[in-house]
Amino acid sequence: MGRTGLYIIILWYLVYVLVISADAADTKHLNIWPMPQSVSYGYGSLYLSNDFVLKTKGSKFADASGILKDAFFRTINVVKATHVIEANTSNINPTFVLKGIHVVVLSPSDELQHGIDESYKLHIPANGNPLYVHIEAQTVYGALHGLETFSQLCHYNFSSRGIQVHQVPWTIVDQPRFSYRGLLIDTASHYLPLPVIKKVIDSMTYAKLNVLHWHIVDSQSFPLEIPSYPKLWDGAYSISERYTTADAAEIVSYAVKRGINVLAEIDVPGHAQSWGVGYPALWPSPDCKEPLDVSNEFTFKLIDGILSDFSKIFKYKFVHLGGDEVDTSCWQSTPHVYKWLWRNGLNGSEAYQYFVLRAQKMALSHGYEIINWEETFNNFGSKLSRKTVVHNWLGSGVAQRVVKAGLRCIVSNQDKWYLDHLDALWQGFYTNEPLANITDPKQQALVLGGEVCMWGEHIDGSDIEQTIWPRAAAAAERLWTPYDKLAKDPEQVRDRLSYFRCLLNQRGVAAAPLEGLGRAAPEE
Ligand code: CP6
Repeated sequence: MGRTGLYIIILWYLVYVLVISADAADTKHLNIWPMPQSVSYGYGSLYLSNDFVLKTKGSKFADASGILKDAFFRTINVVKATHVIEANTSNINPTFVLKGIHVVVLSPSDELQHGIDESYKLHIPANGNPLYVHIEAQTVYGALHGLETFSQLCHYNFSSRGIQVHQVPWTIVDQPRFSYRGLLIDTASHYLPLPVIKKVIDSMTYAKLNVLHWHIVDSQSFPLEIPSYPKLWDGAYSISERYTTADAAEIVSYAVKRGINVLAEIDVPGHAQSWGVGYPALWPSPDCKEPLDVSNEFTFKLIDGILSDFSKIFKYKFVHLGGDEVDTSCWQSTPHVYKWLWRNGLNGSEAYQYFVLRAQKMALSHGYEIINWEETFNNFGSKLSRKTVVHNWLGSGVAQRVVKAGLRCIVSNQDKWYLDHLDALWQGFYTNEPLANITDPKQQALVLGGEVCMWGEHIDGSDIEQTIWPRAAAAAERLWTPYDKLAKDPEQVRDRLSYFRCLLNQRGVAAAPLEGLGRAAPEE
């Protein structure tokens, strides 16, 4: 072997020792959650300057809307973890001090929509003067993910009383595996106050979740103001347990500024008893309060009004129309509905289909694409609009059938991803694979992602955070990290998840211990 060959071998050895590439299973020195697509790091250590700044000058995008600037200051706050910074970095050799972050956003649009580019590159150099962290992203929302990852590399140093980044240089190239990474909250079973919802949104950004599925109304209560039908929120639990349209718009805007889309749901025709408190004509009869009266034109006029009001507030391209757990037996036993069924030649199940498809057409006419719970697909899949996304919840294996039929799918199988199953363990959340048994790349692309569901029967604002976290984080890594970087055995990520749950606690999120909530599910 020539001398050059020897040098190359020595050089590669040094690269191997000094810059370590990592995956989700190799977590000894690496506590980022969810694990990025690619990570390399070194052996140096730097301080954050006391006057750590955001620099966007020179980028094509000056952050006119303030999304980036606001996210930068939130990042500084969580990095400080409320400690008082006592180190005076002006006395430290500038070659050891990071002066700020230079963010370059390539696309000038800050419109948040499904499927936007969320990728980012994060580089923290080991030397240079002046020293800046570099984030480059296609969209401002990718840059927000870069800031979040950066925040997870910062540590408060108790000797120097300053903030440090260890293991520089860092080079992280990252993008999500799935475009839909959701969390369902349910404000019908229990009302959730606005600050609680905002805190849930904050916590979602730490795990890089990007859709808040807002199951607003259900049988139990109708807490949202609908200007077109002002008596609908008579179905709220109380006068104060309601959301004005301005409240809803505020939630949407709060979420969008953090890179999170809000998916609004009206669950029809079942799960809608509370609608009739203000408009009893929606009930087939006093003994039959759901499903909504399929025989009454007023029912559809009202749904159209709701969707029209929705389209002014909820700008996400999807609306969720529910469609689950529909029991049509009391349509059959209500004389005027039965007469209508008979006249139209429909049995109960055909009337259910008629209802769902008519609601779908209305949603399309208001510019929405549609998400429906899986029963609609299971019962009359081929009749659904091609713009339907089927939302799985009943069990595994459904996604496989949905994408085979050429429709898109979101995975939430209740045996693994239902947060209201208080005895479900984080390991089950981590290992639930949305693409299980789907091998054709074209079919794989139809699985938009997944969603963990925090149904509200057994929780409220007092304990929602510890019921969501840390288990939702386990699912978040499944939805973000490339498949080949995920740990095959969840025990390999236990310490890193445990670290992330401590991080959540430090940021004021009441994430539970990994071993559980310390309370059993109530008897059903
Ligand atoms: N509410 C609505 C619910 C549920 C569904 N829809 C639900 C069913 C079973 C479990 C948890 C939640 N509470 N509207 C089903 C999608 Cl285990």
